[in-house]
Amino acid sequence: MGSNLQAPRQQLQTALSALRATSDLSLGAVSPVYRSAPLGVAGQPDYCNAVVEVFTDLEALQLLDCLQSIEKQQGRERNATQRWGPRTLDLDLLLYGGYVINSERLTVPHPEMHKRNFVMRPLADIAPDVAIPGLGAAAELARVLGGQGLAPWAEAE
Ligand code: A4P
Ligand code: MG
Repeated sequence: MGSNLQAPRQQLQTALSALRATSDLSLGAVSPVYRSAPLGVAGQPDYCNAVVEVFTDLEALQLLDCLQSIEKQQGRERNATQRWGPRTLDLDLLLYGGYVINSERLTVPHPEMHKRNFVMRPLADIAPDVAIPGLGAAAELARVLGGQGLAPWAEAE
């Protein structure tokens, strides 16, 4: 989960409630919340990021539909011309069991995840032993990336 607009911490909280209210899935572990500088397009606000575990019988594409409908509910506007621009809510599907998926709408594991400490640190917090297919365990990948630019999101923000 990521947000850097309109009360980012609250956006993540609202998304968690929406996930809890979704009938076809149940929520597992929720990571601590982190702050990091924007990757990609400079000059946008810092990001608030967290990782959650979800249990579901939904197919991966159905789960993506679910995530995108929650993004939409929270005012996410997709900007076709600017990749990696600011957003109220980004819900990416990082892993789906141990599957590798390469379809038009979905790439799993998320292709950038292992390069980003704001993804790998919270993932390793909740699932240190989970394997990123082809790359290894989350905790080891997070350790190699280090904590540069990453800070706990202060509760008051
Ligand atoms: N799609 C393919 N695979 C996936 C997947 N595993 N999960 C497709 C989610 N979506 C996936 O996504 C574009 C299309 O990717 C979707 O329609 C879906 O079919 P999007 O959410 O509309 O666009 P996006 O998020 O702007 O693009 P992208 O490439 O997913 O960006 P990222 O990788 O999500 O990066 N800096 C910090 N510090 N923290 C952040 O969280 N996030 C981004 C966005 C940039 N910089 C950041 C952060
Ligand atoms: Mg996205």
